[in-house]
Amino acid sequence: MTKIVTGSQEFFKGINQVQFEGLESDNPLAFRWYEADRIVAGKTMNEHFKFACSYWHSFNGNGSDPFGGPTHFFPWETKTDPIERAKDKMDAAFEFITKMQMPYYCFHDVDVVDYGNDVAENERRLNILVEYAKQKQKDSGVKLLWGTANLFSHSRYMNGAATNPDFHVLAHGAAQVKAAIDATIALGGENYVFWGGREGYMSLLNTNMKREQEHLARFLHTAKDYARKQGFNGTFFIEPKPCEPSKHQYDYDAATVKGFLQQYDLLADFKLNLEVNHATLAGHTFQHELQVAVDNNLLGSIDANRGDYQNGWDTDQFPNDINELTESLLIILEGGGLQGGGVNFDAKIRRNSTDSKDLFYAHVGGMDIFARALLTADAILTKSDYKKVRSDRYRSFDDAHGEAFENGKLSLEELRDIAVQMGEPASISGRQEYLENLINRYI
Ligand code: XUL
Ligand code: CO
Repeated sequence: MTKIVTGSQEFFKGINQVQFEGLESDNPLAFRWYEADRIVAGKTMNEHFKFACSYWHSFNGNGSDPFGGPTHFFPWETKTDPIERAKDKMDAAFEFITKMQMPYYCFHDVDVVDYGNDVAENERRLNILVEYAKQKQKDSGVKLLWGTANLFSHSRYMNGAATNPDFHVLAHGAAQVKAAIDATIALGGENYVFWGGREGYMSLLNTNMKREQEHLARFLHTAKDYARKQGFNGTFFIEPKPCEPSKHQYDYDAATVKGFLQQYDLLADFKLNLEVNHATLAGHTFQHELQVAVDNNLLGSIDANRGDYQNGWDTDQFPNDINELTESLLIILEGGGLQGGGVNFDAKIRRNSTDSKDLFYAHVGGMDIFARALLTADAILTKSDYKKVRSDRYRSFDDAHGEAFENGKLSLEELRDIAVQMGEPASISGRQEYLENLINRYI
C-alpha cells in the first residue's frame, strides 16, 4: 500500500485511498479489476502498466475551452507567489497520486511552476520545485515516468520550436529542453518525451519543409547527446500526432516517425509514445499504431485516453472502451510489452465535471478498464485459438512454393508457371466475425 503524502493541508478531503475490492464491490471509489500485485502473463499488473498521472490535465486543466473560461477552481491555485502556489499544487498532486496508489507521474516544465520570459529565472523556479518533488517522491515512493518541455503554449513558439524558421526561437526551445532534461535526471525520470505540437506548418507557401525537418533531427541529436553526457540512460520518446495545434505536424503517425528516426540515425535512442486519440486523428485505430510500433521494435509508452466519434479533435477523454483496449492489449502482450514506458493518463475530466471526486472516478475507471483488458487479452492468448486462426491464414507460406517465395528463391516467371500449374485458388474465409465474437466471449 502506498503511503498517503499530503502537504500542510489536505486538498481532497473526505476521500480515502482507493483499494482493490473486487467484482462484488459496489463502491465507485474502489478497483474492481486492478490488483497491482496480481500476476498476469508472468508480470504483476503494476509492472505491465506503470500507471502514471499527467500533471497538466489533472492539476492545471481548468475546464476552459475555446468558448469559455475556467470551470474548475482549484484550492491549490490561490496564493499569489508563483513558487508557493506551485508547492501547493505539488502537495495536491502527490496527495491525489498516493490516494490513487498510482506508481508514477509525468510533467511538462510549465505544469510544475509558472514560466515567464527570463530563461535563468525559469531555471531557478524549476530547480526549487525539483528539490520539493525529490522529497515528495522519497516520502511516497512515487516515481517520474517521463519529463518533457512545453514548446507549444508560449507565443514565441507560434511557428514551432525546433522547426521554427527563426533560430532565436529554436535557441529558447533548446534552453527549455536543457532545463527539463536536467529536472528529469535530477528526479530519476525513466524517460524523456518530445511531442511536436507546433513542429509542423500551417501553410507550405511560407515553409521550407526539408530544412525544418533537418533542424528537428539536429535538435533531437543535440538534446540526446546532452542528456547522455549528463548520465541519462533512459529512453527518449517521440509522441506522434498528425495535427492540432498545427494544421500538419511532422510526427504524423508511428510509420512516419519510424521513417524519420531511421533517416536521421536516431533509432538507437528513440522509441514511440503512442496516444489513442492521436491515432484516431491520423485516421488509424490505436491498434494499428501499436502494431506498427511493435513490428519496428519501437513500442515505448502509451498516453491513454480516447476521442469522441462525433468530433474531429483531441477530446482527451478517459479510456472506457473495453473492445478497443482488449484488442490493444493483445498486441502489447504479443509484442512483449512496453519498452521502458508505461500507461500515462493523458486525459482530462469534462468541463462540467466539477466535483473533486470526479478526478478519482476518472482514474479508477481508466485503471480498471486496462486491468480488465489485460486479463481478457491474456485469456484469449492462452486459452483460445485466436493465434492459430491468424497463423493458419498464412500456412501456404510455411512450406513448398510459398516458403521458397519468402526466401527469395522464385522468379516472376516461375511464379507465373506455378499459377498455371495450380489453377484458380479456392476462396478462404478471413473469419473476422468469428474473431470478433471470440473477443466478446472472453470479455
Ligand atoms: C497533446 C499531448 C501532450 C503530450 C506531451 O496532444 O498529448 O500532452 O503528451 O507534451
Ligand atoms: Co499525449
